[in-house]
Amino acid sequence: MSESISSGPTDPGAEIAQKLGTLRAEFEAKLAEARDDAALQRIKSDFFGPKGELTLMSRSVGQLPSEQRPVMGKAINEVKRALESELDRKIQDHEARKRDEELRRSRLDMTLPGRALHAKGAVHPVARVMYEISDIFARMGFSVATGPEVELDFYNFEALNFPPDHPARDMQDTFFVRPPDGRAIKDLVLRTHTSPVQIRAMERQGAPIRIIAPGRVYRCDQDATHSPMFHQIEVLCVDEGVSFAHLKGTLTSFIQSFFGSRGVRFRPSFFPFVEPGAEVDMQCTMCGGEGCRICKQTGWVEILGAGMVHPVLLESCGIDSERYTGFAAGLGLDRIALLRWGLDELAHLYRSDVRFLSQI
Ligand code: FA5
Repeated sequence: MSESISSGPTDPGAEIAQKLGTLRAEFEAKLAEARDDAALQRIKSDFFGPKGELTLMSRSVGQLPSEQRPVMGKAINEVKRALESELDRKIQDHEARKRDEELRRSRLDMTLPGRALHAKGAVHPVARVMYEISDIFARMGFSVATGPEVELDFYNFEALNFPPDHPARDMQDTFFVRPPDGRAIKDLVLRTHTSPVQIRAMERQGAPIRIIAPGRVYRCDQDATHSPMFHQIEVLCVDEGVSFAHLKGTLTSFIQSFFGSRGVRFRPSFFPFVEPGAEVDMQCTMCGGEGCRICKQTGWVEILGAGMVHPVLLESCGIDSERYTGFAAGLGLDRIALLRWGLDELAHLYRSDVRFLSQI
């Protein structure tokens, strides 16, 4: 640039070239001193604004002899561009410094984890037990079947070999369903167990069959280990050659998968829809078998009923009882949850108290 513009002191081009050098030095000095927004803005308008030095100088190119105009115009533009980008860099550095300063002053620690606005929900303990148990049985080849909670007396009792007025019905404190006009409909009940799904599934599918049926059931019953609404999982396996040994093996294997090694005992019991029937108890997890309120001082808590499917049921569902045999079981999920987490009463599970539920 200096070669093309140093053609003598009286030369107007040379004069501009000299002024350009001076302006540049002046610009550098002011930029080095600028410490705040106001100083930077002032430099911007002093040099590049409508009345800025470089703007005026650009305009003065028009008064130069025509042969000097292109050279001087180019020289001025180059200087202008170089100074503008220097100024932009300084403004950006200044902005970044201001942001850093602001962050330092606000004491905001960008590395801290964010604050959760809503508490996280979780699966209810009874549902969790239901999923885990379903999973264990699914691994043993059982699939899931369902049935209605408002059930016909026929499926809840009669088809399960409870004759009308049989004392075995008394064991299942039944809620009968009444329509709004108050008439008692004797044949509609809130199902008292998941066993009706056995009949519905066998009617639908016949044999062989291997299902579980999780769901809600209802009984007019309440204390530390009884609730008017609770959950069961029905287990049903019918095939050729199924024996009581399969029942014992399957249920023991389930209990050990779920609870680890705990005392388990099978006691003979009566259910009209199985023969022979059994009740299965687990060593009380609250007292380790010493005796407490939960196990009624016996050291054991009953968790399920089971037995070999009664041939009458198979036949009534169109299954040849000479060819097929089967076992069935009904597990109380709520009581299993109670034993799993050492709860002192079932009611904790239904109070929707997050302080309790969040501990599980
Ligand atoms: C029955 O309900 C039979 N249907 C089980 C069955 C199925 C037997 C298949 C044979 C073959 P039981 O009334 O014993 O049986 O109830 C089964 C389980 O449900 C009990 O072991 C207990 O864990 C649970 N249970 C019973 N009543 C309640 C209640 N009111 N609250 C909470 N859990 C209960």
